[in-house]
Amino acid sequence: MNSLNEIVQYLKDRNDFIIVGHEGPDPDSLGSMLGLYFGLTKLGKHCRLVSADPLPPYLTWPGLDKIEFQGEEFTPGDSCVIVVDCEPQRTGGIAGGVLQAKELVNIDHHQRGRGVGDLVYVEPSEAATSVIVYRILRMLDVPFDQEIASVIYAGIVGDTGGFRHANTNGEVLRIAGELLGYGVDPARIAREIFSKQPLGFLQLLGFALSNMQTAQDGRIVWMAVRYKDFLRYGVDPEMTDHLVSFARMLDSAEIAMVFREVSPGLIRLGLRANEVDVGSLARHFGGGGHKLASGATLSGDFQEIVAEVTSTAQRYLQTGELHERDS
Ligand SMILES: [Mn+2]
Repeated sequence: MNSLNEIVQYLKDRNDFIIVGHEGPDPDSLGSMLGLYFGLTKLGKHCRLVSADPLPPYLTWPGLDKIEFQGEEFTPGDSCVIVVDCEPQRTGGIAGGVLQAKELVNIDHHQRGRGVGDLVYVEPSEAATSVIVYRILRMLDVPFDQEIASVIYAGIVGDTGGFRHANTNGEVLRIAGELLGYGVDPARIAREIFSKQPLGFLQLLGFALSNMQTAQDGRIVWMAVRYKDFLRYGVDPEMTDHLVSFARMLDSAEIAMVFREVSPGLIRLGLRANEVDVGSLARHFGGGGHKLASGATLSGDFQEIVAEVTSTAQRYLQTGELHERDS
């Protein structure tokens, strides 16, 4: 791994960048991308923003209109590619092009993020990749303004759950407080990220909540939503990551899970915990993430996958152990 100083020096030395985040972009991924974009642009460098997947609806942040949407046709040419908030393999449909970059920089905060690139900075102790971008821009002496402050603040709000998750600390609040000094609108950002939902989603949520299941006296809770249910409520299943935050509200829950059949036979598993390491559980199923927030994608029969994952989670909660999968 490289030092932040080496990353900063590299950014000073180069002039042509393409900045990408992860598939299914979330506020931290977007905040990191836009923060770097505004910062490097202010230094007179040429930057592009590329995403494989569409943005969450309702976000009105500055710079989102600069993002280009590309798929497998993406080729970086001679530009240096900077991957933020994930490993290069997790950039979705553009991953093939990203990995062909002549020069690749990887900046991330995911636990056990392998980090791939000519320069790699992965720091799991940081609450958000947007915090790392904040540090980089300060080291580059980029002049901060409302635009830069807003997108970085929004990234931090996203990954700390609005300063409610365990990754919230004094340093995060200090940086957030400093960013507010540039005229950021915290109420608007929080509402856009957490509490602005279409009717169809709220009705789907009602359905998912009424069918929520538990095991071990409610220590494990899960929601399971089939593809046909998303169709019935007219909701894009890929835009429902946050269902898991409702499952975890159960008072007794130590592990909260959501199974979303995003297309027939393709299931996204979201995991949340207050103390239990669900990062290990996600990796057991081929996924990844943080200790208290993680996920995986599985394919196969929906009911069988729900049964396997929930029974594995129960055994894991009882014994703390994960055994080899049968398949
Ligand atoms: Mn993040």
